[in-house]
Formats: sequence, structure tokens, C-alpha cells
Amino acid sequence: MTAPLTILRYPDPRLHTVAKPVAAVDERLRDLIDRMLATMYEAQGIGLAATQVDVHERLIVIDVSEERNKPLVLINPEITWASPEKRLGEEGCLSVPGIYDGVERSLAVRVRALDRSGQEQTIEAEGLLAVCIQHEMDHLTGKVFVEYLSMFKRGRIKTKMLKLQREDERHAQPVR
Ligand code: GNR
Ligand code: NI
Repeated sequence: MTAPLTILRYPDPRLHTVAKPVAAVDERLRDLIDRMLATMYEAQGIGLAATQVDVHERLIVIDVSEERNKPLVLINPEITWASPEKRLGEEGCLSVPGIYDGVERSLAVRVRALDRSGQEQTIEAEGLLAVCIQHEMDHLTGKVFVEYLSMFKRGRIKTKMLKLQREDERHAQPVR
């Protein structure tokens, strides 16, 4: 059984936690990976960082394939190179549902990480994968993409998210 996890929503302060390195690639970690993948696929996202499910370890899952069948697992990822050339692209985040805005990112990155068997892998990425890797790496250091936007836009987003949250709570009254 791979039960999906709850995704933290901005402005939850736990999204600003800095993740610690994963200590061991073991059964516990592989179970967490499977649950994160299930969570990402269910939410129809292209990536998910452990921070978003309130686990503060350096772990990311990604799938940018159309067919949703090419999972990438990055454990203790480090960006070893980022192209100086940048590009403004539209981003969204499962922790900030319904909000999309432009963020400048490196066009290409090289990332070194362990895979789910604990083997070191190096990934060279460009396009959507490069954007996604940079977005997920930010989550691991407690950064959400809206922090790149103006204070004005961020304030508006925060208000909208809190309102949405209150509405959710109102609709989720237990039946008695
Ligand atoms: O599903 C997601 N889509 C997306 C689109 C553009 C740039 C980044 C992303 S990542 C996001 C999933 C997510 O919130 N990952 O942290
Ligand atoms: Ni995100």
C-alpha cells in the first residue's frame, strides 16, 4: 500500500524549514519515496520535495514525462553547475495551488544525487526538467517560488491562500 501524503500549503511556516541530508538509503526511505511519488501523481505535479510533505530531509521526486512513467528520485542532490544564461518561465507549485507567475532560472543545470538504490547519479538537465530541479532544490532550503515575486504580489497570494484555507475548513466539518 502506498498511501498519499498531505501537501503543506503556503503560507505554512513549515515550508521554510531547511532540510537535512538523508542519512541512509534504506527501507524507510524507499517507502517514503513511493509515498511521495503516489502523492505527486495524484496531485498531477511534475515534482515534489520532501519539505512539502513535512519531511525535512534532502529528497526530491520528479516526473516531467507526458506518459507519467519516468520517475526520477534525487537523494541529497547538489547542483554542481548552473548555466549563467537564464530564462523567465511560468511556474506553479502544489503548495500554492492556482497561482502561476514568472520566475527566472538557469537554462541548464547539472545535478549530482543518489538514486533509490543509493547509487550516485549525475543528471544534465535543460528545459522543463532544469526548471523543476531548481524549483525543488529551493523547497529543500525552505524557499517557495512566490518569494521571487514582489512583496505586493506575495501579500495578495498570502491573503488568497488563507481565504481558501478557511473555506476548505468550513466545508470539511465532520458529519454528526
Ligand atoms: O507541478 C509543478 N509544476 C511546475 C510547473 C512549472 C515550474 C515548476 C513546477 S513544480 C510543480 C510541483 C511542485 O510544486 N513542486 O515543488
Ligand atoms: Ni513546489
